[in-house]
Amino acid sequence: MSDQERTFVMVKPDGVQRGLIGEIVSRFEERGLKLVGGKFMRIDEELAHEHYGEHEGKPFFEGLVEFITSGPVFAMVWEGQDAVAQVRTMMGETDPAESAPGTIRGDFGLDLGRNVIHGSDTEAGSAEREIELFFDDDELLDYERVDETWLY
Ligand code: 3AN
Repeated sequence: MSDQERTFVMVKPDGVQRGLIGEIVSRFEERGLKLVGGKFMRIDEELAHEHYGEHEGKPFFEGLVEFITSGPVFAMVWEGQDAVAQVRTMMGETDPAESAPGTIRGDFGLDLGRNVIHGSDTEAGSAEREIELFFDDDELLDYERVDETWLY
């Protein structure tokens, strides 16, 4: 299993408020991805600015920071073959209105700002950067899952 990779995923404050943590975790588990880290937490201003740094200066930036710091989020790291791209596909498009049914945003979102979930983009280094921003090394677990033998 040499081509395993890790990606950062987060249920945003709207997803937490709407009780979607379990549903979202289930989708990744059922797909065969492996949970290697998870944290129920609140994002402060500083972390929000670091996480969304690429959007600083854009008209929606302040609203985005306000939203992401408005309530608890559930941050996770998932591992699996092609995990970064597979999670993006399962999430749907940035705009839920353009997301296909069957995707997380296509099934649970309608509004561009409140789009339920974040997942690292496929740009090189994005997932590593975000994982490092949210998790210490000792919060990520290495373990064998029995069904991996069957999956890969
Ligand atoms: P994604 O979350 O699909 O990776 P990004 O990284 O382009 O999308 O945007 C980060 C977040 O910023 C989005 N999840 C969304 O909540 C918000 N956002 C992006 N573009 C807009 C926009 N044009 N208007 C309002 N919010 C936006």
